Amino acid sequence: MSAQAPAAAVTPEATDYYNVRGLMSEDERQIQDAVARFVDEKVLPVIPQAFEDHRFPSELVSEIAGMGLLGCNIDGYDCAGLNNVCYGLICQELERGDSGVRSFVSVQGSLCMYPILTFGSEEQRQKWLPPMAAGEVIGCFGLTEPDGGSDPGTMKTHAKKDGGDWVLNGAKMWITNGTVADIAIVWAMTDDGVRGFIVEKEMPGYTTRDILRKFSLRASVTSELFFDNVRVPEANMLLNVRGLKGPLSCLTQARYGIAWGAIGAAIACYKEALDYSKVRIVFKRPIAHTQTIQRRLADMCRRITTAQLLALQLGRLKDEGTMHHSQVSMAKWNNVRMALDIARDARDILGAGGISIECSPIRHMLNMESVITYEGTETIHELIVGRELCGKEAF
Ligand code: TGC
Ligand code: FAD
Repeated sequence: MSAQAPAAAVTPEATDYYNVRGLMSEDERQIQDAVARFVDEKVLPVIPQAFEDHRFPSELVSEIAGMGLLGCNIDGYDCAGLNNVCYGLICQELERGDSGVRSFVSVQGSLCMYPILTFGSEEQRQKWLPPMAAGEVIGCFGLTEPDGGSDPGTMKTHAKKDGGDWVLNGAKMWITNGTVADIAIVWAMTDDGVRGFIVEKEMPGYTTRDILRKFSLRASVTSELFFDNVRVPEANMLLNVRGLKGPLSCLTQARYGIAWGAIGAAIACYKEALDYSKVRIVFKRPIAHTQTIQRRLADMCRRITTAQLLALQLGRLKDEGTMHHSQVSMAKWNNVRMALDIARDARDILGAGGISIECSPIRHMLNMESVITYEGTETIHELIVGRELCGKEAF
């Protein structure tokens, strides 16, 4: 064996301590950098005000679409055909801006374009996917109902066949993009189990209403959907799936993006706390020179690094086609919990100033209160992993 001089040690970067970027391809790095620039130049300047105004910054949609970020991991139909690691990095950078922007992209791509691609007819794909990739048609995904979200198998919204149509009745609640959407992917109970429908906003009997006065995800539209004898033609049914597997498969796609997105929110909070700790003088020295602050920052860095490696391996498994949905649950649970804890701790390191809209941690912290609940609560993901390990349901 020939003795080789060891490579020179490289000082770790604060936000990529294990050089996870070094495990990525040049293409993956370029896409991450392009989205990072977009977030720095276009999202961060507008997002605090949008959050304060309880407004989704819809002026960003055409640029998001122009960059190929909608349905970016779909091949064909005017979509970018990127791999899933790229999709994850896109979510990470967008959520470094705000969860509302990442949510918009997740819902459009993972919850609306994915089911049309996977369960729809070729005619439905041709009709809807290109304008959705272009941001000309916006979608929303209706699964949760006023009586509960964790157990969608008990949904009350139902559809009955009547001639060539399906007649839809019921309500959905807490639906991202509901009032701004041109189409809704709606899951309803039928005599044949759960089925999916593409409901168009002009269909008589279909109405929507915004949920206002939220403390969280304020830069995102959240709505109620109502169906009062809505006649949906059979041509708008997603024919190639029946049962809960349909909506749950869509959730796997979106939860995957959230597992990455949460890292972006955590990095934003940690970086702000780290920078501040070096300049904030208390007891005649920067607070970064105290053991407690260093331990807290080191702990944030440790948890972010762990989440980065978890997300990347999850992405590689997804790209090779071996990812199991319970692995996505573990990543969503771990990474969102990590981001919520870091956001709260970073807020505290910023002191009183940390409660201001000028500082991002409190905004991310409030957003993470939604992110830990939607797409399956933390408890549901713990129980999904528990079921996989123990072979018994404990829901
Ligand atoms: P269960 O018996 O477990 O499953 C029924 C069938 O589905 C299959 N399956 C999955 N397939 C793909 N991905 C998954 N994640 C899957 N989970 C289950 C399963 O293999 C089975 O297939 P088959 O062939 O045997 O029929 O169903 P269950 O009724 O026991 O439910 C289990 C449970 C509790 C895990 C599930 O209901 C659940 O995940 N609940 C949480 C609901 C949830 O996450 N809702 C999210 C709504 S959408 C949203 O929040 C959007 S936020 C968007 C944003 O703004 O970013
Ligand atoms: P519940 O299901 O009522 O749960 C209440 C509590 O009970 C939770 O803490 C839960 O963890 C706990 N719990 C439930 N079951 C068990 C159990 N077996 N054991 C122990 N504890 C349990 N839904 C959509 O369909 N589309 C969307 O676009 C969408 N966007 C959203 C956007 C926002 C901002 C928010 C906040 C929610 C959104 N949701 C959406 C809804 C979201 O998916 C649900 O809120 C979520 O699934 C939880 O359902 P729930 O709120 O009814 O809580």
